[in-house]
Amino acid sequence: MAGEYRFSFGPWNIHEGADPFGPTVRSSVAFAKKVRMYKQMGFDGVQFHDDDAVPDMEKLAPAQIARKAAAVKRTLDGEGLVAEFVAPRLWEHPKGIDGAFTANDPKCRKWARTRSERTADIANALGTKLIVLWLAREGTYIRESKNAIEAHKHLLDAINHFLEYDPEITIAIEPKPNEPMDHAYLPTIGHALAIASQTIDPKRVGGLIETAHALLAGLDPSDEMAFALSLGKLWSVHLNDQNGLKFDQDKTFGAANLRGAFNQVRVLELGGYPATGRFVGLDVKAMRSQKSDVATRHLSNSRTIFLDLVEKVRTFPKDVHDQCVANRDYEALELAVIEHLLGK
Ligand code: 3MF
Ligand code: MG
Repeated sequence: MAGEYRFSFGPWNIHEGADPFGPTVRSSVAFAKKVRMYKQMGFDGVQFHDDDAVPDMEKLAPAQIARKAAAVKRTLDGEGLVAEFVAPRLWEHPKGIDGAFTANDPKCRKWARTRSERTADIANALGTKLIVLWLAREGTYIRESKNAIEAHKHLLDAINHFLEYDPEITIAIEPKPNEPMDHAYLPTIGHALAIASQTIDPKRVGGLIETAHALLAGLDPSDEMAFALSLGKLWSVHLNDQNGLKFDQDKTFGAANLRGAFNQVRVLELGGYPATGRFVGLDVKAMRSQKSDVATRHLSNSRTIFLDLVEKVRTFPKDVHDQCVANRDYEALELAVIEHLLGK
């Protein structure tokens, strides 16, 4: 069964534990060492920010960037890994301080386009056609600071620029409603796919759904995934968990709401996700209190919980399900689901 689903995560998921209230608590793990951990933990795909692959990219010429990315590709090949996607990290650079694609300053918007071109180059060198757009600072702290109508047009232009620059790349938009911004543009998969439909090549634009982001929008992650699956637009997921409406927690998958996790797995099963060849990505953070030698358990545990839930979905008695649905006895169905999850 493990063979049917392919798993991925990004190097940022093995991290030093800093939070807004305190410094790092674990020392950095070098990229070369992280890469060696993937296969051991049952992961085949690496998710990248552009500068995860080429950290000093802002100081390098395009040809140098491509060469450095090609070296990373060789490292991946050596480990039997593949790059799943590359995401432009627009939110750490000074020019991205007020959003990049939707910045009021045209110089910042221009920088974001050039950076996008380099992101596409890196994706090519790493051997993936998938770009992920998490639109971190594309939004506002206060509504009056931007013309939101213009901002959405800028976003459409930015996506079109990507599509024009590289006719082979595909783009998965990762919606999130807030954090770091008070409100972000494209807060849900509905928004993301609406704008996708208006691009110059809608078939090359889809979505990545993160559990926590859907929950922060007050939505059910499994229904968000179902919406995208029904349109053939679920191109990756960032599974994790979230304990209510607060900061983006990136908890271990299933750790806060096991039933919610069961339903996300169920919808991936119903949608035939493994056959699409797409990855099950985990965007999870270790607790700050976790000691270094066990600070990857959030990843391996999330994978284990996912696979346990695949088993739970597949072994849920179909006759019980069908009978409850036929009788419209959803109380009975609810009890059956809970008892199944409890192993009764
Ligand atoms: C933020 C996120 C990000 C994105 C990542 C790739 C740090 O809430 O989820 O993870 O997933 O930047 O796009
Ligand atoms: Mg994410």
